[in-house]
This record gives sequence, C-alpha cells and structure tokens, in this order.
Amino acid sequence: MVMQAAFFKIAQVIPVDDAVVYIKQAIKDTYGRKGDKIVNMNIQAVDRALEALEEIKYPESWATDTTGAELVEEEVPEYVKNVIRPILRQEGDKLPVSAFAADGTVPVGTTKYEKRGIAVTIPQWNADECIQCNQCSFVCPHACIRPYLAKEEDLAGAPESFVTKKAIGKEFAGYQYRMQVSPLDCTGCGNCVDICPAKGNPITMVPLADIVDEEAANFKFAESLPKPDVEFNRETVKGSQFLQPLFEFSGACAGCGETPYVKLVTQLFGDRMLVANATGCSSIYGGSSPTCPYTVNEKGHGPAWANSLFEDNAEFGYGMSLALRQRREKLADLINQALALGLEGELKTAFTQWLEGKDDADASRKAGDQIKALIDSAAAQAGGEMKEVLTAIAGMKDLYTKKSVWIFGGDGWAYDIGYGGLDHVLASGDDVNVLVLDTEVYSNTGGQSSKATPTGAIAKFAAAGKRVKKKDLGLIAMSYGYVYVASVSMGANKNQTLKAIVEAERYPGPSLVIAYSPCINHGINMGKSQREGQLAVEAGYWPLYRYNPELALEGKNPFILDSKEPTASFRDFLMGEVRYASLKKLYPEQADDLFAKAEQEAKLRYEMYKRMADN
Ligand SMILES: Cc1ncc(C[n+]2csc(CCOP(=O)(O)OP(=O)(O)O)c2C)c(N)n1
Ligand code: SF4
Ligand code: SF4
Ligand code: SF4
Repeated sequence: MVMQAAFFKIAQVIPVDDAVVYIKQAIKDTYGRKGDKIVNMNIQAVDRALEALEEIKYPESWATDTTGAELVEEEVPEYVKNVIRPILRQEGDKLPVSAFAADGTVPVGTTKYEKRGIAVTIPQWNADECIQCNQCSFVCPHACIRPYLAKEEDLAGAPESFVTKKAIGKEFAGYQYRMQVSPLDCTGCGNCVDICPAKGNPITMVPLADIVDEEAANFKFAESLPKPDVEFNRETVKGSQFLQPLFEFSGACAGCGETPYVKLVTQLFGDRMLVANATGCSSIYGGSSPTCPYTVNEKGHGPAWANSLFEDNAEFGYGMSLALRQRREKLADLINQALALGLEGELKTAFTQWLEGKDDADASRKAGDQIKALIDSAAAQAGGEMKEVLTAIAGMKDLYTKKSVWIFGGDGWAYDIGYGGLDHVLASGDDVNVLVLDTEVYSNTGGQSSKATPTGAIAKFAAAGKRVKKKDLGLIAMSYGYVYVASVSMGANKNQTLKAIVEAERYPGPSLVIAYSPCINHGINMGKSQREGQLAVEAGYWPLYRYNPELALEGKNPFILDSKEPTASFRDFLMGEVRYASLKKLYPEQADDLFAKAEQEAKLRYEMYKRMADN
C-alpha cells in the first residue's frame, strides 16, 4: 500500500486523489472480511505514505558513476562465494552444471552466511534480571537467541559489552553464563521477550540499528567459545538449550509456530538423525535453494535431510528406516564374523559392547567411537579373511551410532494427501518418528482447508467456515495400541512438549507427535504466537496428551491427559483469530451456530480423553 500510494503520487498517471479513492475501495474489498482493524491499518498506511513522501535530490554524479558501493567481504567457503552468492544475485543461470554435485547433495549450514538483518527491533539482554531459564531460546523460531557457558579464562579477549554472570546450577560451577542474540539473523518477532517469565525485563526489544554492531561482534565471539566440558541433563527445557541447534536461521515467517519444534528435535537428536520431509512449509524453509538451514556440529555431524513428494513422504522415511536396519544388520553380521574368526584385544571388547548396545544411542556411540579409534589400523595389520571383514566394517562408520529417523510434514500431508502412507507406516511397527506440524490448514499454498481444520474456521475451500469437525488423527493412531502418540503445544507447556519428543524418540516402535503450530494463516499477532498456543490449551481448543504403549506393558494406563479442564473462554479464543473472527463479521448467525458446534465438539473430545485417562 505504501509503495502503491507513492507510485500514484509521483507518476501522476491519473489524478492522485482519484487513485487514492480506488486504492481505498480495493482495500475494503480485499480485507473487509478480516475486520475493521486491518482495513483501517491499510488505509492509514496509504495516508501516511502520501504525507511522508519526500523528494530526495541525489548527486548528479550518480547518473554516470560506474562503481557501486564497496562490498565488505568476509571469509566464506568456496561454495558460498561461487554458487550461493551468484544465485542470490540472480545470476544462477550463468553457473555451469559442474558447479553442482552430481548426486544432488548440497553443503549444509549455509543460512548463516545470509545475515539478512531484517529485524526492526531485536532483543537486548540484561544480565542482572535474568534467571537463566533458557525459555527465550527454547521458543525462538529461528535459533537466534542462545545461551552460552564460558570459563573465566575463555573470556579473555571478549568484547567489552560481552557481559556475563555466574552460571546457576552446581553442574555449571566455574562457568559464566550469557544469553546472546544474533542480530543479523533475528527476525524481530518478539516471542522471546513475550514469554520471558522473569520480573524486571531481562530482555527488551530495542532498535536493531542501536546495537547491531556491538551484538554482531558479541555473537561472533560467543560462537567462537569452546564447548563447555560439563555433564548436564539434556532432557530439560533449560538443558536442551545448551545443545547446539542444528537447524538455524531458516526463511520461515517471523514468529512461525512450526520451526521451534523442528529446532528442538535437532538439538536433541540432530547429530544422528535422518529427516524425510513432506512438501509444505517445512520443506520450503528446510531446503530453499541456494541455502540450507540444517547444519553440523564441531564433529561435522548433523541431520541428513531430503524432501519427497507430498503424497509419499511417510513411505520415503520408512524406506530410510528399512535401509538403515538392513545395513546395520549386515554390520552386526560382519562383527560377529570377526569375533568368530578369533579377534582378540581392545577391538574385541569394543565389538562386544557394540553388539550389546547397538540399539541404544549412547551405548552404540560409545562403543562405535572405540571401534573408530581402532579399526583402521587393525584392518591394515590383519590378513586373509579377517582383513576382508575388518575392512568392510571400517567402511561402515556411518552406521556405528544408532540413528534417529524422523518424518516431518504438515497437516495437509498427514491428515489428507499423505494419510494412506502415514497410516501404513505407523501400522508397520517400525521404529520411525513422525512430527506433524499442525497449522490446521495447507499453509504453504495459502491456507486451504484440510481435515485438520476445525469447525467454523475460514480457510480456502471453506469460505463460509468449515462445516465438519477436525479429524482426530491421534485417536486413530492410538487404536493400533503399539504406536506412541502425543499431542503437544509448545506455548502451553514446554516441559510436556520436550517430554513427548524424548519419549517418542526413545520408543522402539512408530511414534506420532502432533504439534500445534500457530501460523500467519490464523490471522494472529505473530509476535505472540507462543502465547496463542498457550491460549489454545487454556480455552480447551487444543488438548495435551501422551499415549505410551510401554506403560500398558507395565500394567498401567498408557494414556496420560496433560492438559487441565479449560480455564479460559473458548469463544474469546476464537474471536482472537481472524480465521474465526472474520466469519462472525461476514455471516454472524452462521458463525454463532458453527462456533457453538465447535465448542461442543472440543468439549466432547476433552471428556472422552478424560474418560480414557481415568480408566
Ligand atoms: C500431490 C500434491 N498436491 C499438491 C501439492 C502442492 N502443495 C505443496 S505444499 C502444499 C501445502 C502443504 O500443507 P501442509 O501439509 O499442511 O504443510 P504446511 O505448509 O502447513 O506446513 C501443497 C498443497 C503438491 N506438492 N503435491
Ligand atoms: S525476536 Fe524472534 S527471532 Fe529474534 S531472538 Fe527473539 S524469538 Fe528469536
Ligand atoms: S527467558 Fe528471560 S529469564 Fe529466561 S533466560 Fe531468557 S532472558 Fe533470561
Ligand atoms: S506460513 Fe505459517 S507455517 Fe509457514 S512459515 Fe509462515 S508461519 Fe510458519
């Protein structure tokens, strides 16, 4: 609107006053259904643009200058210089085919070279007030705010403004703590500040321009700190955030409700995970050429990621799982063969330990690291059949650590188009982990209705409000009895989200985690998307539960209802989102009927879950 108003004032193709009348009418026609607030904001944008338009007299020399502003080049990898930068300059069509790998793989961890600097305001940390809960880091959709631990001696040479405070917790004795933002990667969404539970504003949003240079230097220093050599519980909200996010600085919308889940999964399992990603927002922010937000740790370990068709992604992930199983069984056969051939010494111990712990992440990694340290020289020294076997084992190092197979996708994939395959894979009993990022619409293609869209919500193909209720995907999966199922909402309960993701991964069969994901398609303030996830649970709109088949084997009830009876108004929650409020504006009577139906459905669903939990 701003640019359109400016164009008509400058270009004078028609009298500007006429143009303004047409623009404002178009605003009413386009946004009327979204409510007066949005219409008025757009109208104000037009008026303010016309008032503020200023002519800038540029120096005449600009018309003939042949040199531009000088680019400040930082040290970047060859691929960034030779492939990514030309593509970003829209010169990708000049690249030869030989610039790309023949197998289609691309270097990872390249979003960090974009440094887009798109935020208007960014969080500034105040050490005094911070209680070191790490919740701001937990919810950040772009992995831009991270806690760092450093010993005093590591802080020599730190920038002056790199203030730290004594780390809380006996496991962190001798360490200093700092919460650090990456100013040029932050999108300025404000969720970190919004959810900070401490009194006295330990983080506040301030203009980017005021602190960008200082904080960019601080972030660079923080990233150069050595990894702390401490044992801590990784499976807590606080502890998980000391783990490196292996998904960072994606191109998702500011405040996206999907990406905090993806980031958390990579923090917990990223160094040994494979991801099959259905087409949707998660494949677009997960793999938009030319950069890649998935990255690696200091050992070069990180998620292996690929996107498949919308309609076959569960099968794609299942294939990964089957291939891994077959290849690891082959590895176990070879190890048994080496033992049968009479292998002795340290390698024998490592092999035996690996066979015992091969399906446990920590045990297989520990034994695998031992094998890695010994195998090459053992293979070189051996002869005959033993040499052949050890050489084959040495060539399978990628399989030593137990892998974590994840299948990611949105509700359009899981509830609709990929559902047949998803059902088949869950039924297989294989050890795969499915994360459904439920935005209740096909977000990436502009908000079409899916079977996850609840009654009364306006979406494309449901312009007068969805008439029928949301499919209960979790309940269908629970009917198998051997599928781990959880329904989570990070904004409502970070502990429950973390617990569910950890349990799902640990469960040795199929797991399904359905994650409530606030989205721009809901018509909400994305600076408070985490809070919206909390309101959804408090209003009884989204239930939290975990169904763990292992509890049934112990004679316990496998179903745990984690959310309490609603404490907030269901109707107020709906009216806080444009996808519902606009129905009320367009068709008030129908809206009342549909909202009453939606509330009744949510109530019946909660009561059913309560009965299941009480059994
Ligand atoms: C068979 C098929 N139909 C349609 C599309 C187009 N398409 C790509 S992404 C997408 C929406 C994905 O929605 P969802 O699964 O809910 O994920 P979200 O974008 O919400 O994360 C659609 C319809 C496609 N790629 N393949
Ligand atoms: S403002 Fe948003 S993107 Fe920036 S650090 Fe906070 S949560 Fe992350
Ligand atoms: S959420 Fe607030 S109190 Fe907690 S670590 Fe972040 S700034 Fe500190
Ligand atoms: S459209 Fe929604 S799900 Fe997609 S990136 Fe934006 S906020 Fe996230």
